[in-house]
Amino acid sequence: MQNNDMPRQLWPEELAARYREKGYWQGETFGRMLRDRAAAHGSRLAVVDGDTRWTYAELLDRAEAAAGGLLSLGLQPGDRVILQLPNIAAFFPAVFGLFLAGLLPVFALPAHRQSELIHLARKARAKALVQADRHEGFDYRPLALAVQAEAPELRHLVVVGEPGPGMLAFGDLRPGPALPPDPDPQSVAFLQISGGSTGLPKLIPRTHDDYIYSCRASAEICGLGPESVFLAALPVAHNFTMSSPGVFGTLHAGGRVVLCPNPSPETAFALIAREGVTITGVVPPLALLWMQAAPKTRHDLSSLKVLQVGGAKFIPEAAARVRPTLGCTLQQVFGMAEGLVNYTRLDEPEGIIVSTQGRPISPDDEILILDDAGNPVAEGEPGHLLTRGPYTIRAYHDDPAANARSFTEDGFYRTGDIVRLLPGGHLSVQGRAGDHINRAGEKISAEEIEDHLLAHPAVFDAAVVSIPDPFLGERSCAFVRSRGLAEFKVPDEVVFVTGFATTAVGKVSRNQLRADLRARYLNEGKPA
Ligand code: AMP
Ligand code: DBH
Repeated sequence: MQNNDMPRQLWPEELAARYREKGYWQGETFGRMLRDRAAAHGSRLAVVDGDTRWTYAELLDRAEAAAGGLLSLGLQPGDRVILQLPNIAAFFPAVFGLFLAGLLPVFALPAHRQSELIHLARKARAKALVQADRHEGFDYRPLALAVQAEAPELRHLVVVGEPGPGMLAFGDLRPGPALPPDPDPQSVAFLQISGGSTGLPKLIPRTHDDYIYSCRASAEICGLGPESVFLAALPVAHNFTMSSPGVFGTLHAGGRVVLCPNPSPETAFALIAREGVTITGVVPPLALLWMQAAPKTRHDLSSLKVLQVGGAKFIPEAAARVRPTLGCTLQQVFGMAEGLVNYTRLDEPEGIIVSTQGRPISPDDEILILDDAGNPVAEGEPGHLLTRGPYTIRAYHDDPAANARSFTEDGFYRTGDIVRLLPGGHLSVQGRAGDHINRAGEKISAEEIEDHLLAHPAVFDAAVVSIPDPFLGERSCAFVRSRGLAEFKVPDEVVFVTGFATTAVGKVSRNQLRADLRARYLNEGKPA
């Protein structure tokens, strides 16, 4: 490869040999996977997004065109490209285009903004950013420019839809050089991101071999086949929706992916009925909303066979209501972008399904449960979960400090989760060890938010902690020590803006701010 800063993920040779021998790593790549599916079921539907319906053959055509177009920009195999797309059809030609071009996607979530994207761009040394023009009321184009201003290596801004100044339309990319040969299946296919248990998201290099194994085995556990219809209700770029078995597992099985623009019961239920969705995955708060809405819905949900719930702890009382209210099997999923994924199996007794977070995918997923001193806990006692296996990373990308903290010398990943191992091999998640808030499955690093608060001149010190929330699971709460300003001087109102009106010499125009505020009061009779 051209780049000497290429992300790598290496297992000791004896383990790698074992994973190949046992058939976990089959030497498949993402590019080959799509080509093989297009050859085997070219005329079957692969992706549905509203009125857009692409077969496997069409998807491959579009992905090959995107691959050529991306290379024609001068990008070289091995270069990183941040992909920040919502649940729209173009995600698939974009991601498979990157794979076919030998470029490495860095997956950002639609909710990420400047601080996360600048960090990802710099850390991955990304050369391009692919985004939507707008989605759910947010315009991504000013964000792209703001990120580019802070990440000098980010040369190309590619937009699905209407490009802004200095940007290219994804649809206008023109065929370029011939595509490179299929990459080494043990090379890194992309950089996934962690929820960020300390500071900003960490980059997680996943190889073709290891990730395809997790998708393929997950699809088997979930009984996916060409007749399966998976609804991507959560963001497709999230590791859960991507791989457990998610959109890649579904495509690997030759099934159909239906994209849900937002996970509200109204939108999701209508799609389940219209497309005959058989399986989908949500976080616990959404499962609660769906169960609340299901008895009153006019949509026929009878096609839905499996509801996966994961990303955060699903309490047994709620879990027990899934089958009675939605008429389908619950599957609890406890996973992490770093690797290890646990599932309750579809045919396990209801008691196991509602009260545990499942068991690992692979017979070669090694699990340790240790006390604070690093010794194994007594059977069934809670302890720190550590793991190692054929699809769990051995290192983050370019982060020696995090690597020293997160991995033992013999390559076990410290998950940061406190779990109990039950007699049948199932895990029960007790909580997190670190300063980490799990807000409806979105992980928030206390440290990251504290740093933002501390950047404010009026803040002397800050501590962010979780508080229990009946709906979100956990909510974040900031304790802030101010700089000792008299109470009466604290602003009565705070208005968040993206920029200030300025005077002719470029000073902040207080006159204009006052006028804006007056206009708002007059129009609405209340503060904005
Ligand atoms: P991330 O690092 O963003 O990939 O988030 C992975 C973390 O999410 C895990 O280490 C757990 O803390 C949490 N998590 C995922 N699934 C579950 C679940 N089913 N129950 C409890 N916690 C979960
Ligand atoms: O929360 C997660 O990161 C997660 C949950 C379920 C995950 O990465 C996964 C399944 O693969």
